[in-house]
Amino acid sequence: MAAGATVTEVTTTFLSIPLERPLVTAAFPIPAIDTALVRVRTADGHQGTAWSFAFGRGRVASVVRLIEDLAELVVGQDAACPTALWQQMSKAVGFIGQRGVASLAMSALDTACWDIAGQAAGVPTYKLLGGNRDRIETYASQGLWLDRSRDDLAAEAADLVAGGFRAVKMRAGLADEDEDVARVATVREAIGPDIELMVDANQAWDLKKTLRMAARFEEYDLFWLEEPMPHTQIDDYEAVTAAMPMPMCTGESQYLKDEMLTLARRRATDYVMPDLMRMGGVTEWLKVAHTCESFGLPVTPHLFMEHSAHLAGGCSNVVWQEFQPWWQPIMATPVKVEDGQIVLGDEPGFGISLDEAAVDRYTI
Ligand code: SMN
Ligand code: MG
Repeated sequence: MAAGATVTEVTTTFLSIPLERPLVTAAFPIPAIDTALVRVRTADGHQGTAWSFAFGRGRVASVVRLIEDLAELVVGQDAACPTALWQQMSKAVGFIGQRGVASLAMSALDTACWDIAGQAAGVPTYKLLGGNRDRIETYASQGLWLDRSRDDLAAEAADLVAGGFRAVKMRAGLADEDEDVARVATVREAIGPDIELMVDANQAWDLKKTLRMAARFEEYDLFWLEEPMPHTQIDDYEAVTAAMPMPMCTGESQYLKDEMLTLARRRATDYVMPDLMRMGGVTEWLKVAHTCESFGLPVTPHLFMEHSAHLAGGCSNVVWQEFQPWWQPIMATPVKVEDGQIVLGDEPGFGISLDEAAVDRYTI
């Protein structure tokens, strides 16, 4: 073992990062980004940084507790071997099950170790993973929430485009379906025909309503319609994906590779959207991306741009990193965006350096 990468310490910090204005989706309101921040330190001074989050402090407290439990297993081991560590963690949580809180806890530890693996090799993590490209197209996901008026939507969408984004995602799933359609029309009008538009309904509809809404949205040229139905209704996803005019995108609510494999095998989506923390971290996320490539399916990362953009850069079938700046307030160096693309740097690992004063400010 590379003695230098032996884990000497894992610290877990509970942060609540405030939002200027609470966010509203069809699934849940979001008042703040409650986060379990993990730092894994090694004998030779590397620090791996990653996090998981949930809505609600009690829920995050349970993630923190499980991270602390699994950290006991990680200390003393080689951080540059996350694949071996993942198997041990997965076995350790077997009795309570690997999904849910367990996936969130494994993810932060596993991802921090991939940060160290890059640092130990002296290369940015995307190169460690194979190195396909250092620029990833990104879509703006930080605005266009359900509580915005149509006037707000038009102004926000125009601002995002003026800021250089070439694609924007808006939310749908209001009780009034005419209003949902009018809002999509408003945003399309505001961004013009050349900017891509994604619509996310956050599981608000059933099969019949999804087909109806997809037909009503057809004239607005959506790049994809995201998670329109409850994520467990795989039969319905298969039927709707085959029938609706625009591409389907789903997967953010699925856990671990077998649930993603089901989506791929059933052709229940056109774009597969794995969430880093629900995959239990980079180790499992990569397996999903490579498997999807065998199925000829593009993958699009859910959230976590600070880490996932490197995964996108290391694979050949990953497109459109979601731009969601929730953790940018704790970064010393912001994610770099140029011409609507995230630009990956040359720093070893994920290149994350924390603003320690900001971390202290948000620690609860
Ligand atoms: C989303 C995910 C998590 C919190 C809020 C909104 C949304 C997305 O589904 O895909 O960004
Ligand atoms: Mg979504």
